[in-house]
Amino acid sequence: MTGKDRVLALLLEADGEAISGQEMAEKLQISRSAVWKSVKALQKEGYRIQGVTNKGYVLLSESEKLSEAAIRKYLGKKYEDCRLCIYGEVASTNRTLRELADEGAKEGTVVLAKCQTEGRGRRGREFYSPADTGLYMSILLRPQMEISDLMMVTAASAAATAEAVEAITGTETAIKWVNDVYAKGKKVSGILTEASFSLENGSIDFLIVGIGVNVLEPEGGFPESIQEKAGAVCQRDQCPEGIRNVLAAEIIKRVLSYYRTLPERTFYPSYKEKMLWMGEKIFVHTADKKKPAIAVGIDDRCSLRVRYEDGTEEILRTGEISVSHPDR
Ligand code: BT5
Repeated sequence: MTGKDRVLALLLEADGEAISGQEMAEKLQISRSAVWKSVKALQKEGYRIQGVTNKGYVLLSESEKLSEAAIRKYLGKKYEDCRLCIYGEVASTNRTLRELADEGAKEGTVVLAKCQTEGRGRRGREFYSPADTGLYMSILLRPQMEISDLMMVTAASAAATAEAVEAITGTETAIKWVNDVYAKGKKVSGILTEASFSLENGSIDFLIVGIGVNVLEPEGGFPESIQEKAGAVCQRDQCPEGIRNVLAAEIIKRVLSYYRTLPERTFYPSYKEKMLWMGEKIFVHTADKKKPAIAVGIDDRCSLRVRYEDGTEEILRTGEISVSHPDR
């Protein structure tokens, strides 16, 4: 047996409980750094081993894997016609779903992936999407709606995601206009809606709603560039079993439910109630500067009304705002 196999054997024996590097090193009579190297090698092979603060390592059970059967169990009969496509590593679930949509995939097709190598945010920004600690999914819609109503789908999806996170984890959530879900002052989820238009008449051919949720903080924390801003919806030792499957199902149900009742704006009370910074001083980002303003409120088309320092007001249909911290 190699050192790596013996480390695996100990982790399996621990049966879902954490075991410390020190304990493994003593039992196997190897150094702690050899244990660490074995753990890294096992992770590379696809074993889902997580570090638990002050406790050591734990081998996660199969229930932590994204699984169609598990998601279907939580989706229930009402959403049984959703097609679920689960992948390992993809560039971007939005991109994979676009390919399926171009081939004629039907509304309600959902792509989920373990990780993304080119997860996208708005305006070409990146969405950090490491394996095992996040949920990355895209939902296909084929709506008949005015282009001017597109924003509503993003807003409804943000409300749906925020509610789903709250329902499953008990963590209170808020929404930063337009599309970010926050918990405990940090961004825990982002939503990117992309549209494809028909060349003949310019109508919407399909919409892809891409949702990324940081379920856990990655091993070693978030990258420096987003450390201040990003957070996770769960603490490592308080995470419900199979959370990504339950959360995926809950998000799908709520997004589709709000989408099906979009003309009645059923999402709106929740979206408005969760809106961050209303009545507060914010900055409106323009191409070259950040303009101070007061966030006056959200209207029922999810536009943001702002008042600038000179007393003039503007209705923003889309865009970017922040509070005092330049990147929040
Ligand atoms: C978003 O854009 O937040 C939309 C993210 C959508 C991601 C999903 S995952 C499934 C689907 N497939 C994709 O390829 N995308 C979608 P935006 O509002 O532009 O925010 C991007 C900014 O958030 C970055 O510039 C960073 O500052 C920050 N950021 C990047 N990764 C993050 C993360 N994991 N958690 C929190 N903040 C992050």
